[in-house]
Amino acid sequence: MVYPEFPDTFWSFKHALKFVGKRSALPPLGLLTVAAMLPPAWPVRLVDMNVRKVTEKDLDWADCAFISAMIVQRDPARRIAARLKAAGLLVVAGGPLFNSEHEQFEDVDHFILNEAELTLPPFLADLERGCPKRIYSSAEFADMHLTPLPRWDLLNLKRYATMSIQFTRGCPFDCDFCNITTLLGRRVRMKTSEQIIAELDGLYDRGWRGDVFFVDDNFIGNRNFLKTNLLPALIAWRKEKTGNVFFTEASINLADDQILMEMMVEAGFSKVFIGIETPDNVCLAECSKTQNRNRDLIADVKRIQRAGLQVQGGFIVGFDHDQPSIFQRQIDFIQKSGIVTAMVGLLQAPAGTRLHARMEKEGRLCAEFSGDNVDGTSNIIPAMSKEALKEGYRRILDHIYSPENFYRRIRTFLREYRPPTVRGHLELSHVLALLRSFFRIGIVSRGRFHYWKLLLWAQFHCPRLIPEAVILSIYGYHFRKVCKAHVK
Ligand code: B12
Repeated sequence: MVYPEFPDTFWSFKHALKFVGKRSALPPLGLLTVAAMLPPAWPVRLVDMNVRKVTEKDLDWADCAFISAMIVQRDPARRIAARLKAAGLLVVAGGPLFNSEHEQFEDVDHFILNEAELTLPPFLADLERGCPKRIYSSAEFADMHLTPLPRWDLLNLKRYATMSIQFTRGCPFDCDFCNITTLLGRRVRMKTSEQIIAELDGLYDRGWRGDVFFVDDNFIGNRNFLKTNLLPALIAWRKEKTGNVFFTEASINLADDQILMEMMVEAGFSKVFIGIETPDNVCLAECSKTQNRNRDLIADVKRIQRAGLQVQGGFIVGFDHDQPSIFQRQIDFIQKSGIVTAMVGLLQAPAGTRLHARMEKEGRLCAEFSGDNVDGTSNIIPAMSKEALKEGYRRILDHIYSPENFYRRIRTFLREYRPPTVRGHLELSHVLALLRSFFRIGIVSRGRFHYWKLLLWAQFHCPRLIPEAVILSIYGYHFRKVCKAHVK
């Protein structure tokens, strides 16, 4: 099983990982899941190239290589596929990159597209009979009750900052720029609570006490099931356990459900990523983000923060209806909301989305999709001039990630945030991260004054939240490095 390396991106967290002495933020959950679907007699080895290199010994040992990747790993995936093929291995590939653009990979022998629960068994059966086809795909969506436990045993857990678990696939909403509904559908498919508890037990029994990311497209897609089934099971599971703080992705209507938020916090959730996109109602209508329209989005964010959930947010500029004032409006929104981790990108049109179809029809597709929506590039011609868009985008990033504004935002957030009752497990790596932050951020970096000011402020106002203040300062260090590289 081979997972190509990530470039240095917003979500790679490369610069932050150095503080905790980890190699990668998250494991390749797709490959761990696929590994569990292979014939039990097959010996399997995982090489996550974010953690270690593929060696000649690996190549001698293996007959067959399974690759997974996202578009953002396109070039490393191409390079490793060529190397595996040259070494005489049978090269099999699946996952988001190949679902979007398999034609471009000549060195791959077999593409197992879409969900492996449906497409892997026929491939394995044909392989056994000696007549495997080049492409296996499916227009159906898989029943997640059939998804096996990921093969945690293949991982060196110590190398990762966080583990991941998937509870649902699909999202009930249909934003025009998002390819999730094309990939995974609008009906929210779920695992059972028993499956999730078994996955968590698998991690806990292996000694994992770090954070766990529920990698759902929208965790609250089925609120009734959450409240009556999964969250009570997670609350019970957590009793007499330490660590394993959870985080996930959800839609803004989470703010409407106080009971759901309280149960999530009790179950150990401390963070949610929410697609806010834009404070402009007309642009929200343009992209069919109906769930965000006609709401007081800042009040929503604050309500979620007060419940004990830190909000991370995705923001987009470059909608057709964006006016020149949008850049300042985004800055004001981000600063006021106290969304410290604000992922701001230019509007891009991934293949398979309604936006892509519209751009194609209007002759506005202009480049290859980079796969990284925060790298300052876009594959579409914007309605406003490219220069104005780029300039405004740069202005947003310069502003929100400047030390002064970034640390101010952390204070805005900490003022609102209710400290979580479920705390992370203290590990040596955390102490080292603190010491490294004293040196790298508190002494060497440009924003050192703001760092100490924040810690002093937190000491007086919210001493229990000092760990959060340090973690967010480390994130800021990473974001500044990445943004500097992207908005040159
Ligand atoms: C977790 C996650 C992340 C993690 C990465 C974890 C990691 N190490 O891989 C983080 C937060 C870092 C991340 C970042 C990004 N992500 Co992301 N992420 C996800 C998310 C939410 C879940 C992925 C996951 O673990 N799924 C669970 C596993 C079980 O599913 P799976 O990987 O799809 O595997 C199944 C099949 O695809 C198949 N399969 C997969 N691999 C293989 C291999 C073989 C050989 C076979 C046979 C089958 C097979 O079988 C599996 C079982 O059915 C997905 C959305 C989604 N629901 O998939 C987006 C998603 C993968 N991310 C996406 C993107 C664009 C990004 C970012 C660029 C920015 C962003 N908008 O989030 C960055 C880039 C990464 C970087 N470091 O720079 C896109 C990728 C689109 C594409 N075509 O490439 C997705 C699909 C979301 C979307 N809306 O489009 N992401």
